[in-house]
Amino acid sequence: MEASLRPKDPHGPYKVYGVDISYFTGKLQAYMQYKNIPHEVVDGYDLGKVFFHTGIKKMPAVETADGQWLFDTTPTIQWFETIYPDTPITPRSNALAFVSLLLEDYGDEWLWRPAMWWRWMPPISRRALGTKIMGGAMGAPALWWYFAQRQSREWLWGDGMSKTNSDNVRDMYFEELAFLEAMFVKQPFLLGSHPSAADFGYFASMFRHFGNDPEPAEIMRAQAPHTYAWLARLWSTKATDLGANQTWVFPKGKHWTPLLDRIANDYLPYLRDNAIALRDGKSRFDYLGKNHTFYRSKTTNYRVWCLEILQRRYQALNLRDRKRVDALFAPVGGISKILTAKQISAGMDKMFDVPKASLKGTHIRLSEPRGWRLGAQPRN
Ligand SMILES: N[C@@H](CCC(=O)N[C@@H](CS)C(=O)NCC(=O)O)C(=O)O
Repeated sequence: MEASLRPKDPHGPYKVYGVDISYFTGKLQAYMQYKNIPHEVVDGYDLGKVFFHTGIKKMPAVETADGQWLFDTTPTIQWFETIYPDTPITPRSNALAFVSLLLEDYGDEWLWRPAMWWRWMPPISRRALGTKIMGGAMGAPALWWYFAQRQSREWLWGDGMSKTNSDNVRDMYFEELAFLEAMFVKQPFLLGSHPSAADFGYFASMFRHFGNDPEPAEIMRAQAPHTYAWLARLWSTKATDLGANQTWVFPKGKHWTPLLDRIANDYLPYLRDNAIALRDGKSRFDYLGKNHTFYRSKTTNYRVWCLEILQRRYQALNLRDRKRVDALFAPVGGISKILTAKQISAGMDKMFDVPKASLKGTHIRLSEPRGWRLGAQPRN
């Protein structure tokens, strides 16, 4: 159906609760802008309000005009795709749709650690972002320092990074720039003429961390100008500008090999080991991958769920599509073993089945709390 003939969206306009330096808020905003979805961004660390309505302390969260809530960018975007199906961000071929989902997930989760490194390790970024997040914190100069310490302890030193591999975590950024730059010299978006979920997954770290924070932003401008241009392109393009005629391109060429290798031999094995750790009741595990090693990584339920979804989607492919995906990863050793291994359940399907009615009224607390307290652990 033509967009102009479609009935008005009964759930819109939307309110997006997020922050202007947040990894995942930037990802969702770029998507909503691209699809021209009517929304207003409510900027601020109001994790208290989000928690009150959803039971989850994560941003971004979306409130619909009919009082429902969505959270977690991956299922949120997937739901929006059902309401705004024109110019989809999922490639037509199921094999490529799987690759797009895999790249989105890799962008969301694997690039988190280097994004944290570049925000919280270099002294200038650390000070700039610490001060910004603490609301300027004038008159309390130690607050930015306290915040920066806490973030680097939580997401880096306390999650698999040590003096031995700190430089490797730093260099993960350069690995991605090399890949993206080779890509964007050739085509406007990762999988062809239009943005796919893969672009939005990569956008999270690239826009709000690497392309924003002082040191990594300068590096991107100097070393990867096409990647810098892609950030602006994705941020400014609307699906209607590009038109409905989408040309998708299946990954091909040597410049893909290092990325495919990291996915097959680092990211997916990391997800597998994380799931095994959860199954075995371990709160930490040593991850020894081909290109990266993280001793004493934290076991994360959420990433067990990520692997479960990838396994389901891979196993739902028909033989022909599965063969295409397998052929893509064959030169780097394949991914089918991990994706067909016995699933370990994170038990999170229900939790992420969005949208949901507000939890308002189910709490004992009577008023909405505002803001976040120092005791909370913002993931930024
Ligand atoms: N996978 C989630 C991650 C969301 C997330 O971690 N958001 C961060 C900000 S970028 C946050 O709000 N963290 C708060 C917390 O973890 O307490 C998504 O895609 O939305």
